[in-house]
Amino acid sequence: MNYKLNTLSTLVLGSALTATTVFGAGALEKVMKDRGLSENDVIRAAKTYNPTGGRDEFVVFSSGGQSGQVIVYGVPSMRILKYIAVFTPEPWQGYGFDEDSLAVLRQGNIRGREINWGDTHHPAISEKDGKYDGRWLAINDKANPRIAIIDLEDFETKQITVNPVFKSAHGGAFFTQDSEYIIEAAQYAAPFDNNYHPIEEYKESYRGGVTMWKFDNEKGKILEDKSYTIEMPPYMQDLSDAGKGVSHGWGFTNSFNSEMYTGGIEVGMPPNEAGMSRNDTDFLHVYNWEKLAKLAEDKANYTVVNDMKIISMKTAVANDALFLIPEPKSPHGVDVSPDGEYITVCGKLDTHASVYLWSKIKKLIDTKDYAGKDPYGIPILDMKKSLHGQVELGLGPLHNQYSNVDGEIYTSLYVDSQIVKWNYKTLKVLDKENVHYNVGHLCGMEGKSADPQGKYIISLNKLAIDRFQNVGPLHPQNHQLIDISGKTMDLLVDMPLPLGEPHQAVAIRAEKLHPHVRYKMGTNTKTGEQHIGKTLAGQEKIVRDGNKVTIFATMVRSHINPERITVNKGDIVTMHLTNLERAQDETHGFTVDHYDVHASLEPGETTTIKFTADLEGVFPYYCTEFCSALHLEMMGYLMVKDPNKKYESAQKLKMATMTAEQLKAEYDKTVAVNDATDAVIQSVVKFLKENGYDKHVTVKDLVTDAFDQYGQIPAQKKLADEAVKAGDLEKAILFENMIWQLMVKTADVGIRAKDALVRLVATKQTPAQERGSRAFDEGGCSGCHVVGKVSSGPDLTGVLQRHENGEKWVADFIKDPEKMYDDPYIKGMIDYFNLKMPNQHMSDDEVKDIIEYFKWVDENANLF
Ligand code: CUK
Ligand code: CUA
Repeated sequence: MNYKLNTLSTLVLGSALTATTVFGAGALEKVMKDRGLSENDVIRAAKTYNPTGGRDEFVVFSSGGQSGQVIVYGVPSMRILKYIAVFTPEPWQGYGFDEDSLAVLRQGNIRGREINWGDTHHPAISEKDGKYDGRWLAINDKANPRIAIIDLEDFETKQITVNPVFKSAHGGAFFTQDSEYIIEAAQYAAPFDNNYHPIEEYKESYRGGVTMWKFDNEKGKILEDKSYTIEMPPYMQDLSDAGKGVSHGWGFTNSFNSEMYTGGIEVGMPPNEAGMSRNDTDFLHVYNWEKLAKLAEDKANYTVVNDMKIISMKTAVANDALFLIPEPKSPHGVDVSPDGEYITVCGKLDTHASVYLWSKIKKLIDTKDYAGKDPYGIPILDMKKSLHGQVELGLGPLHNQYSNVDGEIYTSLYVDSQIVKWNYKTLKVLDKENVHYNVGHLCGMEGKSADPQGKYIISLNKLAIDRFQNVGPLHPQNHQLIDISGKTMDLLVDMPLPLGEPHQAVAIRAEKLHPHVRYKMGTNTKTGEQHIGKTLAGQEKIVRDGNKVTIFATMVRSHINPERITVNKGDIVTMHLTNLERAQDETHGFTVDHYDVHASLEPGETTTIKFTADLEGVFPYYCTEFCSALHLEMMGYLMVKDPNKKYESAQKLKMATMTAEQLKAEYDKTVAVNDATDAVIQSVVKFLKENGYDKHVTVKDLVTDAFDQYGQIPAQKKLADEAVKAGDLEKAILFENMIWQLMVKTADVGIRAKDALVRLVATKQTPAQERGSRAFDEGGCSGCHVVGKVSSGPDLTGVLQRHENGEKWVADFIKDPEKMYDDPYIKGMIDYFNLKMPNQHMSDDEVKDIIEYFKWVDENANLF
């Protein structure tokens, strides 16, 4: 048999059912002993372990901090699923290396300057009625005040919006309860305009603020021209949260420099840290964004700076839409309870959490019961009259998350390195759990929505001291998963993360996400529209216009069309690439060596790369994803020649070619292999049809993918036959080889479909049958017997029927085969296989189970 065919048949005919490895009694104890694990360790491991193919209950989107990305992982397994490129170029995804993603990245230019990183802090998921709807993810960049929008249908960044008046922005992104707006607060106060203003005029010309970005939840777009900014005092606005339920329509933002201190170590002033924490209290900003949004519709109410509508403090105050409430000094988190009534602010420099009551605040506002005014004329509400109460939690309380239990709240203690569980209604501390070390944010499951799910809290730690292998002075980050389903918390597992600081993370129930697996053919994935470079099979071309060369190329397993491109040095080369695949996970990557371009093309995607061919020479280009067995062959050449140079021909060195007889022999052989391969494919197709593959969606999808490949064969066959007619056997062989490639790809997916189908249609094994299958494998039977096939021993399908009183016969034979060596039937078998059935010393129970297993084999005999 031909080598190629041989490999393929092994693939196709090999058993579709994989035997499971199973561990014997005492194995668990042995592993625990060898690895020094306690019983609790094993329980924790079991609580977080996902067997192969298993899925997580929750999906987490974590800020990638200074890496400018978003990290996606599963809970409880803590397995990383993706890094979403946002503010930073990311080569694997082609982000920033192809023209379309570059266009998204460059939306983030500030005043014409390209910015290639971000300091991401707070991811947020879009909401409906305060619950996560799983459609969009927003995240802010503190360093360069920007918000990015990520589409959760394909986990790609679609928009980056620059805040044109802020110079930094920490307190974003926070969705309002129906995703009407995204809240973004400035951090470091600065002039709204882009001019120089001396620091001595800080109080007069530096400003804080909160931008309300209008959001279109259908299109997933921030609408800049419908957004507005509320001017605020230069108090260093920190974190925000949107009101919900009873407090819907209002926003809350805390701050930490009501002193308006501006430092000056170099002129002999005490440093910022001393001056900015001098007062006992700072201010919680309370604003009616719903009312302000209405005001922002009338020109009389705003001014425009750098294209941003600004509502002045004066206007906001005149319309009873902006208030201040004292809060303990240098606070950090501000978090609104699921019903919107309790607003918790943590001290950071204070050991208390302060719980404000919305109904009390609202009453003070409605009755204009003010305790005073700040220097900018903003009414101040009395702290005591606004408070529900305060609780002493420990050192350095920062952030809060809610659980599904009424009143239950979890707070991170930065200095104490603990998570504390308490009740914001009864103001009682319930439990504390140590973490390693210095937790910042913590992440509950939908823990900041109107419908928290409980179960887990993730502690997002700033340091990883003592936890992992030393990898040098720069340690990984450490996410620690804590089980909160019991009366007390239990730390389950650590996950090191080698990307930037994980400020905040949001978790959502996995079933709320509905990402797709392929695009409509020719999609520009960044806009969702049809790409101008969309190219279908047969439409590939190279267009020249002066020094501009535009290439319309396609990629499909396993070739790039075109495969040869010659341009003149200095030409501007634009290459549109379309991935023609519809098969799941058949991504092709693309690069041209030396030219610093890269694209990742998911099935159906079109994208563009562009470069100036300023280097003379020969440059291979190739597919960068190992997409098939012929992946290495998925390549071509870019040849850049200097039009002003004369090149000497190497024609006289040309190599010898094959004789006519040799060619004919090779052609015949190739055709014969293809015929035999096709027969194998037909046998798989027959199996699939007989077993009703189209009743199972996953199998049906795979079969569709397989036939996508198979359907390309007639066109290639036509080309091969034309070449034969024209007497060009060389070319005919190449086309026949192309047919073989398509067949291999068909078979590859076809076998996957067959495997999947067998798993679906085989009857479920009873516990006894399962044990029997195990005993069959472990007892060594499978060394000689392959179910469904004659191998070193007979096929055991139907063995129970082959003998009178079959079950007893089989049991006797397994237990004492020597006794039956002289039986004429057995004798014949021994002669045929040249082997004697050995005594495997099976126990009675094992023998019983094996017989049960044989019954299962017979029931499913048609599948083997
Ligand atoms: S911040 Cu980092 S721990 Cu930017 Cu929300 Cu509090
Ligand atoms: Cu396509 Cu490798």
